[in-house]
Amino acid sequence: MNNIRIAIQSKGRLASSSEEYLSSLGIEFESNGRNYRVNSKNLPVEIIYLRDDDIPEYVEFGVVDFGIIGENVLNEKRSKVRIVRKLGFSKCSLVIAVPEDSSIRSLKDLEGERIATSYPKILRKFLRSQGIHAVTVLLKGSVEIAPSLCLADAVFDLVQSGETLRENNLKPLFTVMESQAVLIQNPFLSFSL
Ligand code: PRT
Ligand code: ZN
Repeated sequence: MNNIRIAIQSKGRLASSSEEYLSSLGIEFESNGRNYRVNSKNLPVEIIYLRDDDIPEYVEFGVVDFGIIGENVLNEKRSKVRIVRKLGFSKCSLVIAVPEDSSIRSLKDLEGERIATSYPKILRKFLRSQGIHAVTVLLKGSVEIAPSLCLADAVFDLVQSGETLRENNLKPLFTVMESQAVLIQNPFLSFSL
């Protein structure tokens, strides 16, 4: 049998907790370093280090068997993978936020406004469910500065402590989803971890 392949984030907020989780399963390995592929020392397992956004594709296409990824990324990509279990780390929320002094006070005030986000699919689905028509401004990063530069009237972004919102004079209006790290697997796999 081939080695079981497990993909985790190479650098970032999921990385060290993902490694700790694999260790807790009894998988022994030398941590990342410069290698993108690391063989376990005690089990027929290979760990593949990737950008987090790429992990769902690798799992969906069966190139790797398992992966660890945030529910936020998984929902945005609508990947056809199976969620094995929630892992309880990298918790955050996807929140609509507006400037402190905004006249937007409720969801219906978003009608016709511009919302900056890196999560357009989750946002549009939510707005549709609320019957709200708003313009999505797609940004790859630094979403929170868009209102102060008048690029958007609101943002839809990840929030953990709320510090970044406060630093940018933004306040939460509505939490659309909660997220945490999950273990995913290829849906055609006949066994689980
Ligand atoms: O390089 P790569 O593509 O692998 O990493 P990345 O830069 O895309 O992701 P990374 O490492 O920043 O985040 C990976 C995952 O961690 C996310 O997809 C979430 O599932 C989870 N996570 C948990 C978070 C946060 N908390 C978080 N606070 N991801 C991002 N943030 C950012 C947020 O975007 C905002 O800018 O932190 C800021 C807000 O934090 P607070 O504490 O100020 O509210
Ligand atoms: Zn990423």
